[in-house]
Order: sequence, then structure tokens, then C-alpha cells
Amino acid sequence: MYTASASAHATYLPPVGNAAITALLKQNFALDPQNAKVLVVGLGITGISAAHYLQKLGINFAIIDSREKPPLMDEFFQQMPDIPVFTGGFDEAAFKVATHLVVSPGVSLNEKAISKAIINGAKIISDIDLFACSVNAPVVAISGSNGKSTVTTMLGEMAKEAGLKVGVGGNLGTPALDLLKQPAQLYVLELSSFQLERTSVLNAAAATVLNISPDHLDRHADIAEYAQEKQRIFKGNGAMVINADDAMVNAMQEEGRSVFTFSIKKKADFYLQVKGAEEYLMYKEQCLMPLAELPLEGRHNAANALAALALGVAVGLDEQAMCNALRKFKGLSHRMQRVAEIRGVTWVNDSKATNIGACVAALEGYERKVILIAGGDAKGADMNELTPAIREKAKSVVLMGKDAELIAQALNGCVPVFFAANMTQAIQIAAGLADAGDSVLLSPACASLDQYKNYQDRGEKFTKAVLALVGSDRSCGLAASPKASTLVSPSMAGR
Ligand code: UMA
Ligand code: ADP
Repeated sequence: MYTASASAHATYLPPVGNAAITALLKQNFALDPQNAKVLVVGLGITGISAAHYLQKLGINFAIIDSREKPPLMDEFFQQMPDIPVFTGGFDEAAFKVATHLVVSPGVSLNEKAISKAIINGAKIISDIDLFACSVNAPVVAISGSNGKSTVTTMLGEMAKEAGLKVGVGGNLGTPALDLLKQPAQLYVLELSSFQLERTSVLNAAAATVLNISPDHLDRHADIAEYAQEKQRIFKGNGAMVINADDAMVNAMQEEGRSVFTFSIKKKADFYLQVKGAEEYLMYKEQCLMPLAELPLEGRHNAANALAALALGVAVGLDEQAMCNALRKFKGLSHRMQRVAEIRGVTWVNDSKATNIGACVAALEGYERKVILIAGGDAKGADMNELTPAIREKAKSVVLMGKDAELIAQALNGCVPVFFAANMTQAIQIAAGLADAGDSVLLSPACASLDQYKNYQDRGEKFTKAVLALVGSDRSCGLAASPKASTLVSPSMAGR
């Protein structure tokens, strides 16, 4: 396993041999490849990456999925026809013989069969643990409630700009174990609370928790437990990158560790400072680049840039290369993405705002009040926490999805609220409410799965429906879209 060192990435290191990997698996997890029986739980992309890894090491394993026919099952059978696969439930007999469980992040550790197996002595290993036992280059690990994908991608681009071969993945999309297939001088991993709660031995060269706001409270007991899972990212002796503006993150600092702080509100190791007519991204007393050269909307993206710079400095990336990468960084789809400007109204797709913190950050970025489209699955979050930002920054709100009523109740009539059955209707309502100079922001503060395949699907439906407005605008010379009152039930009074 890699131990942190700031300059170790400068050259390619030889791949870790199977003997060294198995020694670490024995030492850390009492996993003896000769007699272990590993059950991979979840036949998704994590499960399949673990299957390939275990097969390569000659470790005996089976795979189980509670769905009748997981979407990747046929593909898996083609790749590994001889591996036992159990589907249609978590058969306790399969768990009973397992010495170790590699549990995919989407599967709760509170599943009855898993709890029972743990009581019976089975050990939990995550795909990230397996990765940590095999990696031969520094790892940067990034978590937080919001901004993980943006910072992970930014740092990956910075490393490339600095001339490094870099593997970028984890929760972002490519399972960590699949990154090991290509040689790399640096790995950048986005890690979710689900991945971290079952990871024990990742000793990242540099790690950060970008921020903590309520999320996934349907899986975690409360925000304190959720924050504790995130804090696990700092296990080891690597550099800690700390958001000084976030009290819960600030409290995670450990004495004796190398710490880099960042802030968009006050002086820190990485911070913002106005000098003359320009605001700069700063590192200690040094101006790194003007903030205006960062081509991204929203103050939260200044925080993301500072965090990425801090992580980059922690692993020795060249500062100029990092700034060049920031200047070229166009942002990721479905995050504060400007879709169109129609008759003076700007339409913004922030479909990836799947929790309250992201929606609040989006609203805070606006000077003028917006028309907000929100709603979906609140995942157990207390929607009252959304109310102050909406009161301050929204002119009106269009709600849709499973927890629309919950949000309306929290708003308690502080702004006009309209309900929509689907995205097309939501956009018609918003078009009717918007005047030239307004922005319409899709920033749902909720997960999408109650109505859409995923947040991408939701964002694409938004984009399509907005672009259809352009079409109808051109073809019929539409002066005004249908007024909201014909389509919706305003929920102003009596809530
Ligand atoms: N499954 C069960 N029983 C269950 C739940 C799931 O058998 O109770 C099975 C499903 O039937 C499916 C398999 O588990 O066949 C899927 O496993 P998974 O949900 O762990 O998903 P993967 O395909 O392995 O993808 C996971 C992450 N998914 C989740 O955390 C839910 C992906 O993050 C990640 O990109 C991928 O590993 C690679 O690391 C996605 C995500 O939504 C993008 N993450 C959440 C987020 O960002 O908010 C945390
Ligand atoms: P994650 O991977 O943590 O979900 P993303 O970079 O995909 O983060 O962004 C998800 C949502 O959070 C988007 O709506 C984006 O605009 C918002 N966001 C990005 N960075 C931050 C931040 N630092 N603080 C709050 N919200 C943020």
C-alpha cells in the first residue's frame, strides 16, 4: 500500500506484485487467498470490478444481487461464465459460507443478511480497500456533500496539465479497481459516504471533505453519523485539506498532520482577496490567478477551485499548470449549466443539485431573485433548511415530484408556490412567470429517481423542454408563454 509522499508521483512506479497484495490482504483483513470465500454483494459496476480483481488474484468468490435480473447480469455471464451468481434476494445460505463480503456502495450494511454475516465473523472489505492494497502511486481522495465531482475532475485536469498520467474515478463513475488497469502516476478518487463507511485502509496522500450538509439521511441515522463516515477519508497520515468555512469540516482537523485550509470568506492557506479592481485566488501571500479567469458560475465554484489547488499543492503539482487547467475548465454537465436565453430569460440546468446544500449554493450565487424549479425525492432531509435561501433568493417556486408537498409545507407561503406534474409543465409554468432579465433555475434539492432514471435524465428533459420553447417562440412568435394560473394550483394561502 502506498504511504504518502509529496513527490512520489514524479515517476512511474512498478506495479505492485500479487505477493505484496496478498500480504496486505492477509495483514489488514485476515484474507488468505488460499482459503477465503468472498461474497461480492451487488452486481453493478463496483461488483463487476471487484470480480475481475478477485479473479486475477485467484481468490474464490461468488456474487449476489437482490434484484431478480440485475441489468449487468448477461454481460457478467459472458465475461465470467463459471462464477456462481445468486439473484432475486439475499439468500442467507450464500452469506453463511462467506469469510469476507465486498459490499457495493448502493447496498446498505444494515441489510439483515449482512448484519448476520458480520455477527458470524465475516469481514467487510470495500472495493476502495482492495484498491488501496494494490495501488502503486499517490492517491488523492475527495468527499463532501457537494462539489466532489467538480473538484475531482478539476484536479484530474490539473494533473494532466502538469504532464502526469492520472487515473480519475470512484463515485465519479469509473470504479477505483478499474483504474488500476492503466498505469498512473497519480490517482484522484471521488468517494461517497457509502464508500467511506466500509473502507478501512485507504491512506490517501491528500484528502478533503469539501463541506457537510444534509444528504442521504435515508441511509445514515443522522447528520452526525453521516459526517463521521465522511471523516474516515482522513484515516492515515496524508495531508488534510480543510474547508475553514464549514464548522463540521473544520472540527475534523487532527493535530500533528499536514493541514491546508481553504476559505471564500476569510484568510486561510488558500483564499480570495481583492487587490485593486480584481479578486484573486490566493495561496498564502501569493496571487495565483484572478477569479474572473475561472470560467464557472457561482461562489461555490471559487471554493471548489481553492480546494483543488490545495490538494494539488499537497501532492506537489506545479502551480502554473494548475491555474492553466482552471482557466480551461468548463464545468460539468447538469451543474449550473446555462441552457439558453429566451426573450431575456436565462434558463439554468443544475439538475445535479440532489440535496439542500447544492440548491442553497446555487441560489446564493444570484444577485437578483430567480424562479426556482425544485422537488423530487428529499431522501429524508428536513426541507425547512431550504426555506431561508428560497425566501431570500426566489421570486416563485415550481415544485414537482414525490416530496413537492413537503417542500411547500416547509415554505409555508413565504413565496408563491406552483405544482407541476412533469418537467414540460414545470417549464411552461416557469415561462409564464418569468420576465426579461429573470433566470429560471432547475436546482431540485432532491434526488431524481422518483420521476427520472437519474439526474442526467432529469437535466436532459429540462434542456429538451427549454429548447422546445425556443422552437415554439420562433415558429409562433410567442410573446408570452401560458400563464401559470391556467396550469397549476397555487399554494400560497393557508399552508
Ligand atoms: N443492489 C442490491 N441490493 C440493494 C441495493 C443494490 O442487490 O439493496 C444491487 C443492484 O441491484 C445493482 C447493484 O447492487 O445490481 C448496484 O450496485 P451499486 O448501487 O453499489 O452501484 P454501482 O453500479 O456499483 O455504482 C456504484 C455507485 N453507486 C451508488 O453508490 C449507489 C456509483 O455512484 C459509482 O459511480 C460506482 O459505484 C463506481 O464507484 C453513483 C451514485 O449515485 C453515481 N452515488 C451516490 C451519489 O453520488 O449521491 C452515492
Ligand atoms: P457532487 O459530486 O458532490 O454531487 P458536483 O460537483 O457534482 O458534486 O455538484 C453537485 C451539485 O452541487 C451541483 O448542483 C453543483 O452546482 C453544487 N455544488 C458544486 N460545488 C459545490 C460546493 N462547493 N458547495 C455547494 N454546492 C456545490
